[in-house]
Amino acid sequence: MKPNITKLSKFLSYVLRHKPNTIELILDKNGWTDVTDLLNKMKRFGKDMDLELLRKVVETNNKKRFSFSEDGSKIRASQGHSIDIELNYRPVAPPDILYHGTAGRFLDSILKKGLLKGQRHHVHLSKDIDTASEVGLRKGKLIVLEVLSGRMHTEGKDFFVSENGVWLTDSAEVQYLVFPNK
Ligand code: HQG
Repeated sequence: MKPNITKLSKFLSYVLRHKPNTIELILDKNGWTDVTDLLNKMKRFGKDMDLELLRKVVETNNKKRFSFSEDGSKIRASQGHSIDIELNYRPVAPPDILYHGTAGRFLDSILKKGLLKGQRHHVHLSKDIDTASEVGLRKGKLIVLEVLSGRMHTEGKDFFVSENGVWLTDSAEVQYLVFPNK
């Protein structure tokens, strides 16, 4: 049977970001895990995976969600974790404007509280409207907010950019958000 790359990628996101315990996987404090160990444990838990297929899942991933260590012996998710790990991204100056795609039903709450990170480690922001739209459309009726990231940074907020180009920050208060039709 042809392996389902999307399904395997989703499973990989699940264990590398949220629930490594499901397959008794251990992540180090920076989110890395040993590739051989991962392959063995996936097999033991009934997932058909070998190194060649893992490479394919990583390389073909539309958002480059996973990365190998330089020597190829370890793998981690580049962002999106809910478990407590330290990605060690260094703070960088963001562009003046970043975007956040979300669903209309969250708007009232965002108007009151600003953007909150929820279950994840950071609020996720995109460098262009198209990417933000893809993110928001997963949730329902699309709304794209402009985030005045340049101003936030000038006023002391840290920003990070993940290996796969997602902008991360702790929160974005209402005064830094530009709502549509406002
Ligand atoms: C919303 C995907 C109510 C927020 C994407 C979002 C991204 C609020 C939802 C990555 C709120 C959280 C992250 C507030 C924020 N009141 N709702 N005050 N503040 N929200 O999935 O940004 O496919 O945790 O707008 O590409 O949608 O996983 O965050 O709708 O980079 O690789 O609360 O997930 O990447 O949802 O997406 P999420 P997100 P992956």
